[in-house]
Amino acid sequence: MQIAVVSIFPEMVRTVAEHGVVGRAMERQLAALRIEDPRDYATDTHRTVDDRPYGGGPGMVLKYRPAVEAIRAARTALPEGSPVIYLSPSGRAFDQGEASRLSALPGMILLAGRYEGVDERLIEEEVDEELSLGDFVLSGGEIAAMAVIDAAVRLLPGVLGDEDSAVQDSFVEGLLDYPHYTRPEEIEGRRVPAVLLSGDHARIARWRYKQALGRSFLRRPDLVKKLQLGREQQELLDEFLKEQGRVT
Ligand code: 4GY
Repeated sequence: MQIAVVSIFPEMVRTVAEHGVVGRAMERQLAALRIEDPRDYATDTHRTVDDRPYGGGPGMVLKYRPAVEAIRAARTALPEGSPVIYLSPSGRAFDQGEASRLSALPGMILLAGRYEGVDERLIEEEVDEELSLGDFVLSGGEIAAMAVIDAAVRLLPGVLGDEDSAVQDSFVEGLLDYPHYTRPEEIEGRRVPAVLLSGDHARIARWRYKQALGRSFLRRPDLVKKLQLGREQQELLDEFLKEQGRVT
């Protein structure tokens, strides 16, 4: 997958390709990252990329011209069918399903805004979709772009080993993750749940699924409501709630 990020902080974005799972995917050429800096396309001596908002008000706006040239350079370098995606709180909600959809694309161009935002005509002319990580405001789109890259690249075939396969991740099933434990068996009087030491893989899988269902029900009822639980799942959830000393 060929990924381009348009950002006035290229060094910030580069770090996503230098660490962990994404870094390894880039080394193995399963994904490639190209960064375009609008400042490189500014034509004045100060290499200006921002300007004051028409209508007044606080802050600055990312100028159209340098940004559009950066996007078009990215388009030229990327395969056909690589959408331009703007990261902002006004976008459609980004979730695991969106990550999966993006991971199947030949490429994508992520536009990271700064200041109060980008000139609206840039969105109208160049942006194919707008995605949001959630209802909060970052000071720039870079961290959001890096999150989208991370979530998509780890789903590319061959990126995760069998060890940490994405198939059994939290959310792939639409549920929160189950709790994890490692050595030692006891910390401050808290023991690892006995079932995890039993070696009975079927019982362990059942316990984990029960925890995932139960936690999701308590913490994210919206996720569970979307699911339409089967008989066995309903029983597992009831069992979880009984064990927690709650009643349905
Ligand atoms: N939330 N989800 C987000 C964000 C920063 C100024 C517009 C978000 O995706 N991006 O908060 N982005 C702002 C910074 C321009 C985007």
